[in-house]
Amino acid sequence: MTGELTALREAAEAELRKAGTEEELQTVRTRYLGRKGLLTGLLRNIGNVNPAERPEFGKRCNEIKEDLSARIDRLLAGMALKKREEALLRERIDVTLPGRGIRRGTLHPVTQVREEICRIFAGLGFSVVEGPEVELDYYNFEALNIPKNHPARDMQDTFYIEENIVLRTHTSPVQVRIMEKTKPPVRILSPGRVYRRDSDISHTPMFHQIEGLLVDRGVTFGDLKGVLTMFLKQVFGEETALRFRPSFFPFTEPSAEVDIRCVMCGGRGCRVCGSSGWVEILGSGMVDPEVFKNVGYDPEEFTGFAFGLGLERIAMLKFGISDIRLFFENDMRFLEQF
Ligand code: 2U9
Repeated sequence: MTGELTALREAAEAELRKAGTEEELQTVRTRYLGRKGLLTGLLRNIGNVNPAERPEFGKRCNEIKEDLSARIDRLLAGMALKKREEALLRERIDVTLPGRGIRRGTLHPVTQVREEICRIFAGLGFSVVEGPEVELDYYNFEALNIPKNHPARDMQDTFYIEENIVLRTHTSPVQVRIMEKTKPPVRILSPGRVYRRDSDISHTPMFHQIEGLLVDRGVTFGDLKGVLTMFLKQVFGEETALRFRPSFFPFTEPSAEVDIRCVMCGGRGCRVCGSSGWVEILGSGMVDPEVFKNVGYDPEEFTGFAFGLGLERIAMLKFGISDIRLFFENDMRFLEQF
């Protein structure tokens, strides 16, 4: 019986030496130590052993059992450790590698100009207002003293949705809507998209405008000049020379267009200024009394000034861009430069 035990132990040891995987080790365990295992079977049949040898036999059996079990556990632990080490080596990351750069976007040049202008006027107490891009004929034209037969209403210039509904041709209707609802003093700035049937190197069917309106008691043309001078010097530089030229708009009287000394040639004359040395920057004027009457303001009590400008035009001059269409192509090579 003792010989049988020794043979069994040696057989188990030989199998363990051969076992190369966790699965093979578990098979050996089941074969010898499992419920129907060889060693378990011997112990179960201990009754067949000579009674005098039984205690010694039982002890040996248990020793072998514990020894085999401990050995299998050790081998399994060793394999698990090796597996983990291999995985760690495989997954090793080089923390000294430089990171991948994140491409940062920039604000569109038209947005940059809009934000700069809003910031300057916010400092003077102006607040930003917005309104519909699809507008009633009344707010876009009639209330602004542009009568039915005025050339500005021509089908050639305006996108008509229906007989009395248009795509707004300027942001002035926003200010009319605000004046209808609020009493003076008024200090508002209305940026937004506007639409005109026009398309060439300096015109697109949609472009961006910003208009300003200030109404109060005792507002004069001197206030208009002072505010617009301060504004343009902030945008184009303190040294920028300006000139106010008489002009005409149906909604302002008197009216003036403002030019700045050409930013390209410094006034010597070039393609941008058409060799005049000056470039037109905005239109402005004292709000026409007819407009005040239309919104229920008393023109004897209140006066005000208004101005309007095209944002693309300002961005073109500020950044030296020669074709307005570049703003709408969304070519990254263009946009990345601002
Ligand atoms: C109200 C009353 C008057 C806004 C004004 C201009 C002069 C002007 C143009 C500049 C270039 C339009 O984008 S552009 O083509 N604008 O010349 N705009 S005065 O006058 C107003 C506005 C609102 C109630």
